[in-house]
Amino acid sequence: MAEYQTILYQVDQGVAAITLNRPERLNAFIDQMLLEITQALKSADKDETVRAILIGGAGRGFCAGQDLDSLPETLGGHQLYDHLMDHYRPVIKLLQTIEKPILAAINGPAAGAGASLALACDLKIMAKTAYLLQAFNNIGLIPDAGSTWFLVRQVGYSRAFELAVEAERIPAERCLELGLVNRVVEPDALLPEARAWAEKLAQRPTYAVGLTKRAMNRALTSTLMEAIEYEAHLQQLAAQSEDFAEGTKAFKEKRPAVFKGK
Ligand code: T3D
Repeated sequence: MAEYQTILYQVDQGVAAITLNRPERLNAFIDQMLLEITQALKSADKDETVRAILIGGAGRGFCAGQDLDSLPETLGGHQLYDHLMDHYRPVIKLLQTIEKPILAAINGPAAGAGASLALACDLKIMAKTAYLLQAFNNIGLIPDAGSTWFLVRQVGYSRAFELAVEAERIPAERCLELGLVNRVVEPDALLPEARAWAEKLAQRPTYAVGLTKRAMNRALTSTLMEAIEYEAHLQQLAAQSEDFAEGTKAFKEKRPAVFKGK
């Protein structure tokens, strides 16, 4: 297994847990961390024993976005372009394209590109005391690392614009109301509940779960007729899986299905 310096990576019970691990900086991103997250996501994707991915932060923060101390003051527009394309885009692309469920456990502040990371996950569970912060406008930048795309789709244009330009803390309960996260729990319950949820997801028919993710992401940019056609195409594949055979057999035998993710 690869050695990581800025994250922790552990596979257990079908779950790959990636923990951002620069707690003294609220897990702000440096290049090495972005590269290590990319590497860990690729490992989790390739590893057939992994059937769910859980992303969290060490200490009191989830992730404070780009480490502002590591951005040279002279960094000009084009270098920022390259940095976003070379270091952030691959992470967000993997989160969207890995055909396994990805759960964010938001333990504390998720700011700037840290909020983008959380929003890019398929499912989000959040501590009552945590918040999202579209911090970008506060320092004269625009939402990046996918935040514009996720926000307009998840809460609609007008609310998305308000959240971005007001750039205030969005408390957990408000995140839940807006549909930005799925569940809000007491801080002490976050890790056990996130872990239990991820393990439950890892027992689901992973191949069908992955195809569902593919179909839903395609649906975000397709017409209804195109979506129906794409569903039909993917259903043909799902119906050839071992899990479909097990699911229908278990139904007839009136017992719970035991899926292998194949
Ligand atoms: O190409 C590119 O890379 C451009 C991409 C940009 C993407 C972005 O993410 S831009 C947005 C960057 N993030 C921010 O602007 C957020 C900055 N942080 C904050 O606003 C606050 O830290 C929080 C609201 C998130 C939390 O506040 P609080 O009071 O709970 O904690 P704190 O005291 O501010 O932070 C604790 C420590 O972490 C502190 O260090 P110290 O004083 O104890 O030595 C603070 O400086 C450090 N820290 C927090 N965020 C960052 C950071 N250090 C570097 N970079 C940070 N982003």
